[in-house]
Amino acid sequence: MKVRVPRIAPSEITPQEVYFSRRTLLAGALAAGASTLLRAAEAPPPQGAPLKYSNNPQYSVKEAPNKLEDIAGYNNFYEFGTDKDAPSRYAGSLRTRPWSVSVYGEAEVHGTFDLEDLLKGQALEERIYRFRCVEAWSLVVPWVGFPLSNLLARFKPTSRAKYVEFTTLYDPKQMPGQRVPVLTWPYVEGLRIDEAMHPLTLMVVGLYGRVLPNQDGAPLRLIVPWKYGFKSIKSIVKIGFTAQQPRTTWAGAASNEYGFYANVNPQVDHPRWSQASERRIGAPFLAARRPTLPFNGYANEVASLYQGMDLRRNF
Ligand SMILES: Nc1nc2c(c(=O)[nH]1)N[C@H]1C(S)=C(S)[C@@H](COP(=O)(O)O)O[C@H]1N2
Ligand SMILES: [Mo]
Repeated sequence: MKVRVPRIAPSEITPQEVYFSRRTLLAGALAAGASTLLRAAEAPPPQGAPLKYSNNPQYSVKEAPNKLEDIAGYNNFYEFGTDKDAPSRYAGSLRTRPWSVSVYGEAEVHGTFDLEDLLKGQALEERIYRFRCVEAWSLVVPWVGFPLSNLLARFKPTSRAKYVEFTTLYDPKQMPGQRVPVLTWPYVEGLRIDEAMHPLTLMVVGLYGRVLPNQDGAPLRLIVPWKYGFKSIKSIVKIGFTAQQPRTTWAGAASNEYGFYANVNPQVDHPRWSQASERRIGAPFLAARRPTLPFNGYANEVASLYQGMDLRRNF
């Protein structure tokens, strides 16, 4: 957890020559004593407190998990900047306690709940999931959390609740990236109610047995392992039950590039790059590229949710 510089440049989108020259540049910068290294050494992130949890082998893949340095050092969390190492460098300014979540919309129970209250009685599980970013890189992560359905049930959604909408904290003082209009803040994501209630859909509070690093979405983030990473919204402060499909941040930014469903699908390319394969972060360069699996390898569990839907139209 000391070196926060991503070891591999986004070779997916750039040709290999650029990749190698970038690596050379990076090596040069490091040899010269890059400020990123110094900063990381000056301000190591606090080590998360250990959590009590049980393993869930039924919902865990057999692949070896990525190292903590990869999972907590190569992030997308635009509230702290768009570089992959920005969240690990700057997310220390996020205060994760006290933390509350507001619940609204088509449900019998509304209100603002303290996080401690929401976590009370939720048995934590470790689940090793594949995680696939829309940018065609992937990780394997030992998340610690509990099924989202266990939390949603508590609010007693009505029959009009067709979707669930999630919102990230908006506070530019704590999240300096929100001063830059790269996205419309706050970050909003959503799921169809049956996706939200699916047993694979996880509310995450930790990884590698410890409280989530801020850069991974502390204190509460969603993980939907069969969808591209942007659906897995971080640092959640609002959960709403809606009759209409939520207006999600990325679909609002470029609706031709980021659909509402965002199911991992090797047959539907992003308009600017192929989704047929991916680069596993942390793997040796030549071994890193692997084919992308339909629904990110979770087709047996979730394909039935989309029966009869045209997944090219509903991407
Ligand atoms: N609030 C918020 N949530 C977010 C993002 C973000 O920028 N802001 N990035 C998304 C994207 S694109 C990805 S790939 C994952 C990255 O999760 P990780 O950094 O824990 O691997 O978070 C998702 N959740
Ligand atoms: Mo992503």
